[in-house]
Amino acid sequence: MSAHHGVRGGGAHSHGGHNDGVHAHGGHNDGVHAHGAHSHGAHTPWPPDVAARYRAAGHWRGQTFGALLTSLAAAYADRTAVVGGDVRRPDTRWTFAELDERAHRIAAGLADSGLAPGDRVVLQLPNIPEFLPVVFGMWRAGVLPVFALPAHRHSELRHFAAHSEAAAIITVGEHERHDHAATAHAVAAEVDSVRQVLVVGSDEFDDLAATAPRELADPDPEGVAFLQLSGGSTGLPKLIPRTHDDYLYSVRESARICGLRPDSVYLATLPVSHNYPLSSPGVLGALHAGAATVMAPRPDADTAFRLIEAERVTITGVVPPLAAAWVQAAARTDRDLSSLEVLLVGGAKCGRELAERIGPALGCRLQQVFGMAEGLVCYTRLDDPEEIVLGTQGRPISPDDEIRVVDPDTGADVAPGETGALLTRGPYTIRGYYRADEHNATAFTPDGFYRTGDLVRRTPGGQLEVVGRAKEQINRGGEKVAAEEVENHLMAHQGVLDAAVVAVPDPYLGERTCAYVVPAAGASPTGPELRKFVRERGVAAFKVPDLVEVVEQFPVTGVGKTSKRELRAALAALARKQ
Ligand code: AMP
Ligand code: DBH
Repeated sequence: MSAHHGVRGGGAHSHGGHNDGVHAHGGHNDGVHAHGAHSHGAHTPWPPDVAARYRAAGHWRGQTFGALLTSLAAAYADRTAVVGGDVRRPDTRWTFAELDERAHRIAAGLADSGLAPGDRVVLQLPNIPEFLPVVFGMWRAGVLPVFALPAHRHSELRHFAAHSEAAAIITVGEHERHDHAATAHAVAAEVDSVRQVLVVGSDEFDDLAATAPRELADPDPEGVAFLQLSGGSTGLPKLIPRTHDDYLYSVRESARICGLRPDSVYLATLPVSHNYPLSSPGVLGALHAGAATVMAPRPDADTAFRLIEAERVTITGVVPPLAAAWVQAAARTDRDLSSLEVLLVGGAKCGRELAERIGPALGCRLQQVFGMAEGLVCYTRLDDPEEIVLGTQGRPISPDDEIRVVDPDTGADVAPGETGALLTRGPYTIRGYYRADEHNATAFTPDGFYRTGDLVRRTPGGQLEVVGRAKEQINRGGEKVAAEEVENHLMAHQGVLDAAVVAVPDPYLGERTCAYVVPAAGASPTGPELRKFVRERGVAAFKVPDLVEVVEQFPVTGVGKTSKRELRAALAALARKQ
């Protein structure tokens, strides 16, 4: 997610019938195998007794997203579902009935194009209305979107396509001065499994979207619906398998907790394929409530305030740096923002000072949200006392979200109110990443808790306060940068012997990235040269190191590992001197 502009194929092909979600064939190491009634292939299912409990509690209701849209179209037929524009259709307004029909046509078109249930398709769309019928069309066809962000470039897309053995890439043409179609074609040429590239806005796509609708077999609601991305703490982003049942539960409850009603208007400010604007409560929460979604092409205050005024927006969600920019801009705007009732702030820690300024500046209520694409989402509630809304990141969605706060070294529960590492499991938190056995062994406890990598404190009321981070991830204003991924790019440079990427505190973004680099013998790479090198390797701009420090050697820990703690301390000392 950006505060500034906004988040190997062996040719194997799955034909598992309509019921098995992700089902990989071929000599692939494809994760834990499910036993019992539902086979999910590369998906690590919840244990059967736990799943039974979630069904009995009414959390999992056996409904797919396709079926949900059918019932929404019946309930809200002529009400506006989505508003927005792109180059081709600058002023699109679709009702629920129109969205439903378009999704049916696209589903049939995708099926006719040779995509089969269970196939993965890398999807890279910006905030355009077409996002919704395309995603629901994919869900109806049983095809699994892999939700790439518009900021992702060749190297990330290739990884998503190869790791998921995607059968296709769906993207746009030129957008924000980048030729997405060209990148997609380049990836398709390198990844064997990718058989087609579909460009939304092309004549070819319009033909596909004009296919006569027909009933397709509804996928298994307990099967995987899509692959979401993690910000990642090691290496490239991990793929997160989410099921219809688990995700729909979080969407339904999010819509309720955020007070969405049929006459609400949700502004999709951040890139909608990110988990936060997709589901917390996001475009899906808005749809679920029968509310309208307005797609913001960019998240800046000018664009957002114009849309808030024009469409009478009642609720939206931003990251803290963007909230700060809006607070400043609100002081000088002529726009009428009086329709805005709720501003969600999350993705990174919202400091107390900023939290206090939001209500007065924007004339709305602040709602803090702390979530992750792996599952767990916490909200402050709309009727919480001020102290909780301003000073905590809220409490979990579900009474069945299990929270443990443990000593990061011993794994033992800390005393109530003490800081520790957050572990969680529950009805919408995954039990394993997609095709990542090795990583799963450490990212989850043996009894299925996800190790979030966040350091938190729990209040007596059950709210969480995020106090820091135990994982090697830089949170750049809500955009997550995995240190190891950037280090690997730097180490590909001939002049670099070793690289260590750490966070630098930043008043605006919360954190920025600093790359420490040890040059190879005889080499003397410069900061600008290395930044350019990383950018040209085809990665999202937010991953290019903000600072580069060339040093002779790294400080080491007792066992000889690079001490990132000392690097961070050195940076802090540097900052104090300046
Ligand atoms: P991701 O893994 O990319 O889905 O990012 C999720 C991570 O974002 C969480 O584990 C936290 O580190 C961070 N995060 C999200 N919301 C907040 C928040 N309100 N306060 C602090 N950190 C947050
Ligand atoms: O940062 C996140 O990933 C995030 C933040 C708020 C998220 O996934 C969510 C809400 O659902």
